[in-house]
Amino acid sequence: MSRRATATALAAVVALLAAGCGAIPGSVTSVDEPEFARELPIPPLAESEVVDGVRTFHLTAQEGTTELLPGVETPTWGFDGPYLGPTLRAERGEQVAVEVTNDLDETTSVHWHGMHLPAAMDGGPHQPVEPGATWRPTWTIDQPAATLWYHPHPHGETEEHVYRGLAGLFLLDDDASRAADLPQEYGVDDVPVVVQDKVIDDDGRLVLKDDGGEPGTLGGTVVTNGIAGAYQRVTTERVRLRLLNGSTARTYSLGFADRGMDLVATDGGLLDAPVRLDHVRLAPGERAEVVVAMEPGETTRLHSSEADLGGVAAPFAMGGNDAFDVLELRAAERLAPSPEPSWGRAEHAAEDALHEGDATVTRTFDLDERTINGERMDAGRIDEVATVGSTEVWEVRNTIPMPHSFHVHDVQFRVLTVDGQAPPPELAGPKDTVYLEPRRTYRLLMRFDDYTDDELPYMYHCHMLLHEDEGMMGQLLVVEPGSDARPGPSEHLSGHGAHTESGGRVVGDGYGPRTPAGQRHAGHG
Ligand SMILES: [Cu+2]
Repeated sequence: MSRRATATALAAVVALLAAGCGAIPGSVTSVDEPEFARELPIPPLAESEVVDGVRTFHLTAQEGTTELLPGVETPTWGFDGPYLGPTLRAERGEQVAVEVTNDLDETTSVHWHGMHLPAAMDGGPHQPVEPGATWRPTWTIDQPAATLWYHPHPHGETEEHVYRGLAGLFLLDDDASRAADLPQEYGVDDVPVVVQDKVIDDDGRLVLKDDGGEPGTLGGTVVTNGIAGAYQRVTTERVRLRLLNGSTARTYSLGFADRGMDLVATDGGLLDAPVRLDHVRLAPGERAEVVVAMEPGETTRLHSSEADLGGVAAPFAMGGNDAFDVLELRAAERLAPSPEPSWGRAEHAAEDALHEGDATVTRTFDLDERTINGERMDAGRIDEVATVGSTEVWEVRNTIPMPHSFHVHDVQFRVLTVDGQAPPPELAGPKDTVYLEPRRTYRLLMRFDDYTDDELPYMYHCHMLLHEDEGMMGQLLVVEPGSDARPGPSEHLSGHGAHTESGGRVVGDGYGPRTPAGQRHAGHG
């Protein structure tokens, strides 16, 4: 039985309150306020070579140490370095390959989050990369320009592998994004911002909490691109921030206290037009691209305000009362001009468009504490079978007063309605992950183009990684019309990974105790 298989949502909240120091709303979780004294590290653009028409990247998962906090060496994992990984970048229409080498002592995997690609290339639990092994997925980029990302997705270990530092961005470009009036100089006015929270103990080690608290580990140290207290120099009138919530459990509400910002893209690409917002809520796995304007010589801070988590039972225990600065922006005395954000229609826009009238299938997904439609993930069971080319509506409902974040592999979907109402602007663009407010129904429109496999599934799951690891995941086959593949046990899959119910999470040497005792910068103040 998994660690909290039998706990009810309410019991988990009560346990957390009992473990916390005084059940005063606002004090159950807290975030440290660092000095913003180190320059934001920009993940390098990954080198690649084009061989026989295939743009080939190389990533090596490895151990290292990182000063997440200044002067404190923390054992971490990264790709091609000690923490996070380089930014991969490719153009629509290009064929790409990534040689993924695992120099760790544990089996991992690399999933291309948000990417439309064959199931065998997806990098989920059915594509483990053993220690010392190299895995080489290849596919053709065939979707709009977007800020995607990559991260491990090994069976039952995703939370820990991502938390240790394995993640990176995968940027896609197309004709519309190249021609757009948007800041586009990577690392200068087009800045990746990976936001994560950590618990770091007195010995500088990362701690994954195991105190029964929902929705997982909420850390008191917030890092951007791997350091706490970062600032970015701004040399242009506008700067584009590509925001990724790379946390395992925390939902942020990102914006600026002293100005609005233009939301220009969501998970899967550009909106129809910019939308002026004060803040954007990002659950684990979600991305947003925003453009913010600055005056010469001024300083401002990207801030996470109290996140509206919807009707969760105890928002103060879920990070919903936490407010803190994330990243400082320092404008130079002279700023180069930036255009007003605008862009045209992409060449492929018509073929990419989703039409509700084309939907021929409606599926219903009820998310409970750790189950989807009453089931936990079983790597040997197929839950859903879709026909290639079909347009579907997925009606997804979070049935309990706890946060969940729903992610579907292979597709970008459109949020048709939230409880029957039109979605807010931050949910109106292409999405692959969506925060589920409790007891609301999200109708998602998607189409399964191009790729079929009668044996290997895509995954759909909660992107709160503790929930995912504890089985909040299902398996979807996309098949040719007339295939005899059906939901149910699959002999083809039975050898892939262990059943979640029996799989605990390995804690590696030097990783630190999974206990809240003796924490510095702990979420529990
Ligand atoms: Cu969840």
